[in-house]
Amino acid sequence: MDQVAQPSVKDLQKSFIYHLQHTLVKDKYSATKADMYLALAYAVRDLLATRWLDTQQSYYLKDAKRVYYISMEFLMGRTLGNALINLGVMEEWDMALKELGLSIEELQEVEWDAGLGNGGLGRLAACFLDSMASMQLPAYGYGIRYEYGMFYQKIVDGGQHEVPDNWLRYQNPWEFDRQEHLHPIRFEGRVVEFTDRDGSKRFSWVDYYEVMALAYDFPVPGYKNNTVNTMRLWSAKASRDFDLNFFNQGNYIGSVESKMKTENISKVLYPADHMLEGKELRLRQEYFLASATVQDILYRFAKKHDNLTELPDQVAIQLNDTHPVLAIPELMRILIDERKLTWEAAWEITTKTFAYTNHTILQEALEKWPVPMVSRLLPRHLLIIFEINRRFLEEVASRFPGDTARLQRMSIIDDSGEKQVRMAHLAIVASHSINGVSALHSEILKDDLFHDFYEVWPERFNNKTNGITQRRWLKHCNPYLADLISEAIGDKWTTDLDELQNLRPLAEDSEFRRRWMDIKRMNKQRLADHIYQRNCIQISPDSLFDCQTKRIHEYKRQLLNILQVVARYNRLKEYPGLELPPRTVIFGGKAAPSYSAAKLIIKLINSVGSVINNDPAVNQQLKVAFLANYSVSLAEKIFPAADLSEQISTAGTEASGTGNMKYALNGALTIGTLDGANIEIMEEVGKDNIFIFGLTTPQAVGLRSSGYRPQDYYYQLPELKTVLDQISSGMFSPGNPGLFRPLVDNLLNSDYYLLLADFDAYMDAQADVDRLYMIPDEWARKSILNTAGMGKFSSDRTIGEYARDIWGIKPQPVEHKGIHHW
Ligand code: 26V
Repeated sequence: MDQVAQPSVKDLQKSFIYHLQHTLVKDKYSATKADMYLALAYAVRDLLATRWLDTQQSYYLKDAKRVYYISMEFLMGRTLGNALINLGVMEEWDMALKELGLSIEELQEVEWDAGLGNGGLGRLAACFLDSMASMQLPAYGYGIRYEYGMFYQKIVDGGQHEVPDNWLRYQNPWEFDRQEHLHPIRFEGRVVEFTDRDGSKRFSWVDYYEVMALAYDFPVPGYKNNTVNTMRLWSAKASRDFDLNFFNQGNYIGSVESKMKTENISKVLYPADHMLEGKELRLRQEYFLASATVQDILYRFAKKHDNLTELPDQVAIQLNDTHPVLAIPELMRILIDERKLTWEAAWEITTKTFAYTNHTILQEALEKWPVPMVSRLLPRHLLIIFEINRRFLEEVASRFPGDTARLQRMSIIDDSGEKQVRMAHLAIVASHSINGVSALHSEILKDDLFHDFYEVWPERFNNKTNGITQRRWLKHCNPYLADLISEAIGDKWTTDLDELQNLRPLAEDSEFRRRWMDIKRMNKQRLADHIYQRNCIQISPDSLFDCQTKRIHEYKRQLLNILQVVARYNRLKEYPGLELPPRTVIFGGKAAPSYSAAKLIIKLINSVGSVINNDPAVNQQLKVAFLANYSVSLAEKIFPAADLSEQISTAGTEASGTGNMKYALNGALTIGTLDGANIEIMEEVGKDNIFIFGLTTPQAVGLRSSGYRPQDYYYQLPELKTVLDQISSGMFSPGNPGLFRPLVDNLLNSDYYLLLADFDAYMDAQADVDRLYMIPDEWARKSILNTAGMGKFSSDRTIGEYARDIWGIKPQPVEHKGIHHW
């Protein structure tokens, strides 16, 4: 690869001081730490700039097929550290700053996370961008530039408080507004039908109003390869017409008010990922993203092509769940109404272009929009959806004559109650590829959730097991372990994670095990310090760090974890001499603000924690810490310090999970159910190196359908009964004894997620964990074998499969020409 000479340490210092003085107009006396961070960011940005130009220029000149990853969420976290890693200049910058008396770690801590996502789906999108750039694929991420990202979580009296995440409050050196890339987005109005000159029936959308979508570009550097791709996020701006109209009416305040209202579209990320709340603003956001992106794609295509039937040869569009699915009727609308293609031609182009990824099978999270709302907001799109559905149902009817129940099940329009548009059905009908995100999940899609569709189009269904980027989730977040690994097996793992299997023989090497665990202990000490600062809880780095960090959801069963913690507490109280290794149980995660059960679970965790942590009889052997505001940057501190990774969702509910991969990559052992990607992790690391427990998916389904009776477990398991009685009688909420009763009542009377059925097996698996932790050498061996088995879970592997099987795109290496001449 053609590499332009890397700048020297002196060059870097010069650039840093230049930006401090000229971009920020500060000197070493007046500069704050934030100024220092910004000066560094601007200097690093300069290194990206020419590569970025070279990359975009080369894509344009080669006219290669591009992929567009459309997502309502990109959970990017911090940019600086990742850019330093991918540019391969971390060490040089470290030295350069040290000489100036500055710490590169401290400066990185200044950066505020870009938290434009809820959780797994948004972080997956971010890992994919890193992999696409690192694999030199001509790729773009398209999303919304929310002014407020995922809320900042504070814990007050043990409960969650949400604080707005004003992430753009300070200068953002990583974004570039592109005033020239402005697209009008239409809303409301009505449709008129007319006959055109050659006698065909046509439709025209009239009386709409317009909002402008303004592009902001963010660089996405590949790993040491000169590629810098673009993530383009849209921001809503009132159109100039809009201003004028109101001005002419002489209503100045009214005009400014309405302008603000239209600009609300990109104001805030919806923080609920468990349930569709059916808010009109959310639908507006989805169309805003879909329309702006489709217009942009067609604009770029038109620079080199005028025959729209070539679109699928030049463009692949991946829909990250159904959230951007309105891109489908939007492309159809433009092709038919504006470009005057026939329905058939437009449909062929559309279905060859789109592919859809499903990320959840939870009924409440499947998007459905009321027909009246779609009709008012997007009248033309509704007609197009109806026509897609009419033709589709005709096809189904001819394949399955007389099967009217099937037509009802498969229809894009659900008319069992208030009519609703089923977004997943629209996505399936209009895509050539439909994929799940783990082997199990993809089977569930075919066998269950989308079985009817699988019968019609089996060839469209495929699996793409998720992955994570090892650059952020090992090299960046765990530098000492990364260095130890590179010293032992070389550094090819940074771009070929399968290389990690070469660590396997080293698991038998006692000196290597010692170094491995020394690093783990150091990382644990660092996290312990962090926890002491934030939570005032003292924890020992020699205790077993048992971590469950993820969104708070009933199906993820944080509550099962806390039941186990209370049972452990009871055992320690009852048998003071009990030989158990000390444990620190760490939780992190946000609850959707509207999800009251999840919020109560947070409160319970903290309440149990304060009883246990303040009980001198046990608190040398057990501690509980809830870390506030789980985010990408906090996760980067937790994964390297974890001994045990809790992946305990009810079998058949977690589509894949990706935290499970990050923990194992950093040497944590997993305690988990046979759910999502846990199954594939078990296959890779071996059954002996993971703690699997509980019901399988068929067993869980069978138990529910044969009349599950949670109270049977309550009466049969005395330890479980004690724990539930303690929680429901107020032992952890003396001031408000009934506080947690709803959680227990729900378990005893419904327990949809089968916590009580899995409790005993979970306790047994935890006992296995304790036994193993008391044999440090064996634990270390298995820890190494876990990391060694993670090759499959690189997002590079995942993206390679998408590129080959779905997108049909190839790497396009970029030659870096250095400083640009005119
Ligand atoms: C769902 C919804 C529902 C409607 C309203 C807004 C909204 C926003 C986000 C979501 C996301 C739910 C899907 C999701 O995050 N799935 C997770 O995807 C991960 C990446 O594939 C996967 O590892 C997790 O298992 C899965 O829960």
